[in-house]
Amino acid sequence: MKKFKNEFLDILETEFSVSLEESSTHEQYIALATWVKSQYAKTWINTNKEYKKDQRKQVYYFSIEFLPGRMLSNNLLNLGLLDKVKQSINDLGLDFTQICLEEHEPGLGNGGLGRLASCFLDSMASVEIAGHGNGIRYKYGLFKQKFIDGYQIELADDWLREENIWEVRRRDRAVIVKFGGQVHYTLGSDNHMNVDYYHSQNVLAVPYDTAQLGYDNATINNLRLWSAEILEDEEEHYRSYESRQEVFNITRSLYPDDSTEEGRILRLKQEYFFSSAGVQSVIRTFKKLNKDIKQLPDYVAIHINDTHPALAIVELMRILMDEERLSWEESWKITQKTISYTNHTVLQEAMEKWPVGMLQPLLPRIYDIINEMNRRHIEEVVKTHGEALAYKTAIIEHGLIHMAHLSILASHSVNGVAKLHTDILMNDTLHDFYLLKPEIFNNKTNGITPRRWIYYSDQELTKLIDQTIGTSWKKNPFDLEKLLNYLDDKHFLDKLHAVKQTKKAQLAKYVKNEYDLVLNEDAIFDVQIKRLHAYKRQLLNVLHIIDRYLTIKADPTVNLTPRVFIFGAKAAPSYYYAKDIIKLINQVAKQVNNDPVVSKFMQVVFIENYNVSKAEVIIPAANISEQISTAGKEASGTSNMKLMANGALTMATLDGANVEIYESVKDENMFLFGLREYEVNALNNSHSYNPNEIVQNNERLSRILNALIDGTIKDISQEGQVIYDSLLRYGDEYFVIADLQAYLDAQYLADKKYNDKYAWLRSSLYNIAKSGRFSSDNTIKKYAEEIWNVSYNE
Ligand code: 26Q
Repeated sequence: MKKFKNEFLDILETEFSVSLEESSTHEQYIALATWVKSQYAKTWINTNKEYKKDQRKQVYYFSIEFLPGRMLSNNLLNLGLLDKVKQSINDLGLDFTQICLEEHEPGLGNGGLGRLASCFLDSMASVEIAGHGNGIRYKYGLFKQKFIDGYQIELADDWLREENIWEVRRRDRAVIVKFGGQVHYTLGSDNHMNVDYYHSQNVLAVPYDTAQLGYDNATINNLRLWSAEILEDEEEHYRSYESRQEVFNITRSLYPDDSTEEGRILRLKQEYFFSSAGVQSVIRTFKKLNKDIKQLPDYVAIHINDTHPALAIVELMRILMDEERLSWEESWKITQKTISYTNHTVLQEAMEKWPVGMLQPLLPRIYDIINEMNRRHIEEVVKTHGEALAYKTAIIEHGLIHMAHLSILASHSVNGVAKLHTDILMNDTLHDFYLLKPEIFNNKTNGITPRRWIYYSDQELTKLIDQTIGTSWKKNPFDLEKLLNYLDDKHFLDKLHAVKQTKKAQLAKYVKNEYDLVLNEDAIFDVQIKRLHAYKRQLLNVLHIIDRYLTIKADPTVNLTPRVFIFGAKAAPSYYYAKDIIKLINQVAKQVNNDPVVSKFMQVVFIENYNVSKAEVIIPAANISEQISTAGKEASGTSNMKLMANGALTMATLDGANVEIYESVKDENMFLFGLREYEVNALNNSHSYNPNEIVQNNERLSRILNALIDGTIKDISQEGQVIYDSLLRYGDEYFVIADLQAYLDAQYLADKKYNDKYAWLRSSLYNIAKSGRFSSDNTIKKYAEEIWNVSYNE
């Protein structure tokens, strides 16, 4: 590594004209990243050459969000250089951890959906699938969250303020995306329709490419993010500041709502912008192969991550017909064979629908194609299945364009993200489409990349596993089951305990630095990290915390197993109810932590600005994983998988992928509670749910609920009342009260179990051993085999 040190010092000198002694941490970061890029540059070029030479089928994963996390250490890890470089950097007297912290995290997503896209890119490169990301290069990522007096405040995330060392701008690969104007149809000399555009606004889409390195192999794929710019040729059209801004606004910022469809025109522009640019770029690459366009599906798979990129379907139809001059029928066949779609939600309010009156003027040609798709669909289905089904599955209904309907009809595969979720799609939410095209529905349970979420974030655990069962689990994650041989090995369990304590100490150190709070590292670390949403029921968690608080207040001599409750969650800026819950958690935290008696038994920490980097520190320190959504509402969840793989025991309702965790670890190794999905449905259908009655007949619950409104918790007079009313006046839509007693009981069992040290460690080990099935490598191989029809390694 002498070579490394010299090269690193050379870069510092040539890039910044500084010696090591004079260099700032930021300069060291840029120099180190520059060196890392030099290590993979040739491999990246080679991968591309080979893809061309072998004419391999390419997968393009279209997603309006990607959440890759910081790249420096992860790239080093995937190159197999992390330990050596860390050592060398520290040998130079520098601080590797500090250098890594210089990198701005790319927060180009809201949560699960964006993070899944990034796990998939890591897995595709790691199992050697030719798979690339296509998305938006937002100038501002998801807002930065700050708490002021316990309230969430949002600040702009100016992540590109310093240069982004990982991206390559490719002006020469830019394409043009057209908005507005009029289209004129005439008959061409080839008897095919000519489409001409008048007065359209032509926006330049410039790609920025970032390498996605495979782990321990020679594959490097591409994440292509598009940025909107003014076309040089048309500069003169943009005289006013406003008209210029209109263009830049397209890729200015990420929409910060992860669950409500916000029918805003700028969002629609974003969706068409990256879909159109992506499809144009895919077709251009394909054409270099000199194949007949009808063979497109043999060389290209386009996957749409939820419906946000659904206009890629229509854009592909447009190009095939208007530019490649194929017939409707041929174009439709090719499109269906090329496109596949993943659904990520059953929440009705998150289903995208665009008013015709908004889409038609913005994208006149695209609208005409959608309209024709709809017309043909209805005509055909009326004949085959009758009018009722035809209209229920129509793309356009009451002046609204249903993006999910469009996506299903144009795809050869529709998948949900966990078994339960897929069942709900087939039997309920998308049942009408299931009747039409049953063969295209399939399940692909989500996964997580073990590189970032185990090898990197828990290097101590990784080492322990390697020393115990060897390294084969890194190629085959199911080999983690070899750990089951150590379930009763106290010597090994002690080592596992030591690892967990190390990770808890690291998190505690962070909390001490940031919040000046000293955590009890012997307490149970009880973690809930996910977006703040009523259906995810952070409220249930707080009500349990209030119950404990009241118990200790009522009897200070009570003997409770100490707990540290840890939250990480952002609320959409306009989601007032979610913000009320944040305020409640913060006030409870303040009161608990400042009470000398109570804080001996419990502490509450709300980590500000939860993001990928924070997750990397929190997850390995967790003892309990809170996965407590109303059954039927959480499509899958992925923090449940990350926490399980790091040895936390899951406290869960039978929802999303919790069902599959339960299949693997059973009652002995997790805490299951609450209504099942069918029970929630039955209560909804019979209108018989009465939360008031439940509370009135249960003193313990009454005491908790009253604490929200009787001044027990300080400074929540408004929020407390709103929350109380949501539960006891407005019907408790998410069945918090219905599940509360069962939740308290499950929490009691968790306490008891934790007091039996080896019983707990045994279950912790059991969870780690059974987590292999949730590696996103497994997930992505199933996509490759069953949806994309592409090859992979092993
Ligand atoms: C749509 C229209 C307008 C503005 C925003 C949106 C929008 C943006 C993001 C809607 C939804 C999202 C993100 C959804 C999401 O993250 N869903 C989660 O996906 C995970 C991966 O499959 C699952 O594990 C989670 O259960 C699911 O909630």
